[in-house]
Amino acid sequence: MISIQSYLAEAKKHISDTGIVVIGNEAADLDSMASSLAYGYLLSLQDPRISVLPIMPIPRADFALRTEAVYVFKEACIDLNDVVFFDEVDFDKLMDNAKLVLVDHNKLASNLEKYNTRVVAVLDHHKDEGLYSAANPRIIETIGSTTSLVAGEFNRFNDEINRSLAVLIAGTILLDTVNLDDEAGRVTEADKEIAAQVLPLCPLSQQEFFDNVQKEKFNVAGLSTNDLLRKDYKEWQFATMKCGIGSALLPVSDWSEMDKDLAAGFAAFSKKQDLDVLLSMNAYTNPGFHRDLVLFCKSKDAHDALVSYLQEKGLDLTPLDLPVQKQGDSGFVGFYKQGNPGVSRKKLQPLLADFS
Ligand SMILES: [Mn+2]
Repeated sequence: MISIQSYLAEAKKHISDTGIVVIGNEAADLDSMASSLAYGYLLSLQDPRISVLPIMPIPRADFALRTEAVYVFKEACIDLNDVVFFDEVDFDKLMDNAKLVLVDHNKLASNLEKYNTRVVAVLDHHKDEGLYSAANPRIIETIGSTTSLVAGEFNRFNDEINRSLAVLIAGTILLDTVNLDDEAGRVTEADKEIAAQVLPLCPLSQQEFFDNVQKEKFNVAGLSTNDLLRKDYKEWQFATMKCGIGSALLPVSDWSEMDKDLAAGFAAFSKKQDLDVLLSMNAYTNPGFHRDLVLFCKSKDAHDALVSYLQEKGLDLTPLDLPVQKQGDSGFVGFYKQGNPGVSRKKLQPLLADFS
């Protein structure tokens, strides 16, 4: 059987013949990237006549920001030269002939929506948006990690999960389920079954592997405010506002020490993306799980209106007392402790859609 490494090298070599593109969500987290590599590999094993190309939906330069992915890819012996990034292909030209497979999302990002009719398969664990009803397979299940669904497909077709693939899948499941911890509320029995299958193939113990991935995920040394915002970023055009939400993994108080002018950093990012609203959801353990929230709007009135709405929706926001400027030329930024840590970005997005 061809290895995942040789598969990726071949897929890149035959890029102009690509018949299927596999793509993860725009935040390009480890789950999205690992799932697209693994599922692309499976599709090519199933029909070697079709050239299947996984594309990472970020510029190559942004990969280095996803430190946990850098680490897991290295452990899995994935050669980054064989991985294709969005800024390295003429996507529109590829789409002249290629079909699309979505992993780790079930609605194309707004810049790719014109290819809605090309989607032929979906594997995901987000809220089902009810699209692509003819996709086959169309597997959208509440599960800890999309890589568990991909591994399930390897099992369903009796395709072997070899060592590199096992490392890719195990590292992602451990990260997505917080080391298979029931208390974190993410892991399912299906994730646990796949983990039990792939972990024995990994060179590290479960605890050691999890500790390493987790440490890399929270490694923000040397990152600028712009980097922290774009590291894990999603954007939506709602009815009356364009909204971007970053996910940064440090307390806002630490961030304000790294950058004395956070307001300017948020204003610049918001301007660059042409946003009405920019949020950062900061999740961290200390040692319990906590969330902070940063909210930048074009005016103080807009900011105050959105804060009142979020309070009605139960986020339980308390202003943080930070020695940072809040009002700039182009907007107003507020810094909050989010008393209700259960509201994640997945849950906040539909609330914002209703607000706009
Ligand atoms: Mn995911």
